[in-house]
Amino acid sequence: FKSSNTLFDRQTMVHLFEWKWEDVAKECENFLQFNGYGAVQVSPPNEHIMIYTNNDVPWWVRYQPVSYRLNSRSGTEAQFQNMVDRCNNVGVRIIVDGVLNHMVGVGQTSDDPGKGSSGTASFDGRDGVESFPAVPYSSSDFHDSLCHGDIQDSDYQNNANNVRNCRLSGLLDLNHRSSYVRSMTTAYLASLINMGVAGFRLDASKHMYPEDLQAILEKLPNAKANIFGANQRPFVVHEVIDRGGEAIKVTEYITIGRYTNFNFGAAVASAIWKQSDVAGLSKLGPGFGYGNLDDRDVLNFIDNHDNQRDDNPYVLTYKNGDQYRMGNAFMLAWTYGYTRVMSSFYFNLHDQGPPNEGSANKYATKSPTLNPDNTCDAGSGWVCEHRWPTIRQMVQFRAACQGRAATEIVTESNRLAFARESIGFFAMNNADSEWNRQFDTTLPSGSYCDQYDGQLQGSSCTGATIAVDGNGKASVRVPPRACIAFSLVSRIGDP
Ligand code: QV4
Ligand code: CA
Repeated sequence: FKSSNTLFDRQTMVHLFEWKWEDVAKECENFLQFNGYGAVQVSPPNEHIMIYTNNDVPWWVRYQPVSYRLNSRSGTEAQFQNMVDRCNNVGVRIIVDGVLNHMVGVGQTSDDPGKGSSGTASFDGRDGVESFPAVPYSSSDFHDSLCHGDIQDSDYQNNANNVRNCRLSGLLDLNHRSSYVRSMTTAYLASLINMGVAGFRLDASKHMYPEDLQAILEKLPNAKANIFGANQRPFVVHEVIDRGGEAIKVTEYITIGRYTNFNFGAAVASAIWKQSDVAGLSKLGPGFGYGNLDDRDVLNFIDNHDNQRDDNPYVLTYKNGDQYRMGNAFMLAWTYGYTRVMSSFYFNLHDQGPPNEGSANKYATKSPTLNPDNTCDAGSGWVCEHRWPTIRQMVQFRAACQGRAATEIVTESNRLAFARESIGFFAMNNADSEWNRQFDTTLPSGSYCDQYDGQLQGSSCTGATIAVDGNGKASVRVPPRACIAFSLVSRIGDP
C-alpha cells in the first residue's frame, strides 16, 4: 500500500480541497499533467449531511457520511467516474478521502437537524436510532456497547481504546471488528478501485484499530491493471496525527500504508520562523526529531485543511505568503518522502465552506476562474496554491529530480543549499542579507533560469539567470529570505 501509483517522474500530489469533479477533470487536463503533478486528493465523494447556516454550507459536512452512494457537494457518480477517466487519460491519479470511522454526528441542533443529505439517502442519526438504510447500517453496527460518548481530550495521551471506540466529536462510531461492517467498508473502497482510483487517504485512521484496517485493506482488489499495470496494490495513506506524547503511534500503521507526517510541516515552519535554523533542515528525514520514519512510510506536507484552520497555526499556510512559498519550495526540492501540496479556498472563519453561488442556487460550489498568468482569480474565492508560480515550478523541479540524491550540502547560519545529483540545485537563504557564494551545482555547464522567482518562457527567463561553468561551479546570489532553484528543465537555450 506504499507505492504512490503515480508515473515515475510525477512525485507530488495536490489536495484540491472541496473542488467539484468537473473542475478537477479540467484541472488534470489543462494544468496538472503539464506541471509534474502525479495525483489529486479529492474531498470525500460519499453522500453526506447538508447543513445550511449563515448563507453557507460548512466544509466539514463532507466528513459526515450518510451512505456510500457517490452523490456529494462535488458532484454525482457519473461526474466522479468521468473525472477519474479523464485524469487517468492524462496520467494523473485520483486519491479518494475515505471516511470509514464514523457516520454522522448525533447533532439534532437547530443548525444540524440530523436529516437531509447531499443525495438521495434517508438516514436518522439520533442517538440510539442510528439508522442508515442506504448502506444499510443500524444501531448494532456502532460502538455504543463499548463506549457511549465522546473521546475525551485526556484519552489521546492515555487511553488508546477510548480513542478507537468512543465518538470523535459526537460522530457515530462504527465497529470495524464486526465482519459485516468490514464487508460494507471493503465494498465501498473496492467499488472506487474498480472505477479506476489509485488509492486512499483514510480519514481518522487513528480512531480505528490497525488490525481492523488491515482486514479491510487485504480484501481490496488490485488497482486496475489496464491503468496501473499488473499486481499493483492501491496506495493508502493513514491520517494519524502523532507529534509525540500520544497513546496511539504512527509506527502502528506502517505495515498497512503510509501515514500523514505532521512533524514535517512543523519542523519546516519552525525553521522558517527562525525558532530553529534552516541549516538543520539538511537532516530532515528518517530519525530527525520524533515521528519522521522512513521515506516510504511518510506523506509530507506543509499544511492541511485541518491545521490551516487552527487559531495561530503551528504550520505555514497561504496566509504567510512568501514564507509559505519558501516552505513549499524546500519540501519540493528536498528528497524526503512522498509530498502533497495543499490547495485551498480563502477563509476567515473555521467552518466557512468553499465559494458558493448563493441561496438561489442552493449554495452550489463555485468553479475557480483564472488570471492571465494562470494563477486563480482571487475574486473567485480560490487560493490555488498549487498554481502559484513558485510552487508549480518547484513541482516540476521535483519531477525532474526524482530518484536523485541530495549532494554537495552546504550550510551556514540560517542558510542551506544542496544539489540533486546532476539534475538540480537549490539554495535557501533565511538570513536578512544576501547569500553570495560559489557552489558546486553538479550540473552541466550552461545558463539556467531561476525557478523560485522566475520561469523559462521559450528561450527567455523571467527571473535571475545563473551561469554554471564546465566544472559544475556557479556563483549564486540568493536574496535575503528567499530561495534560488534551477534544474535541467530550466536550462536556457535547450532544444
Ligand atoms: C459537536 C461537538 C461535540 C458533540 C457534538 C454533538 O463538538 O463535542 O458531541 O457536536 O453532536 C463537526 C463540528 C463539531 C460537531 C461534529 C458533530 O465541527 O462541532 O461536534 O461535527 O456534529 C471535520 C471537522 C470537524 C467536524 C467533522 C465532521 O474538523 O469539526 O465536526 O469534520 O463534520 C483529531 C482526529 C483527526 C481529525 C482531527 C480534526 O484524530 O482524525 O481531529 N481529522 C479528520 C479530518 C477532519 C474531520 C474528521 C477527521 C472527522 O481531517 O477534517 O473533521 O471526519 O485530531
Ligand atoms: Ca472509531
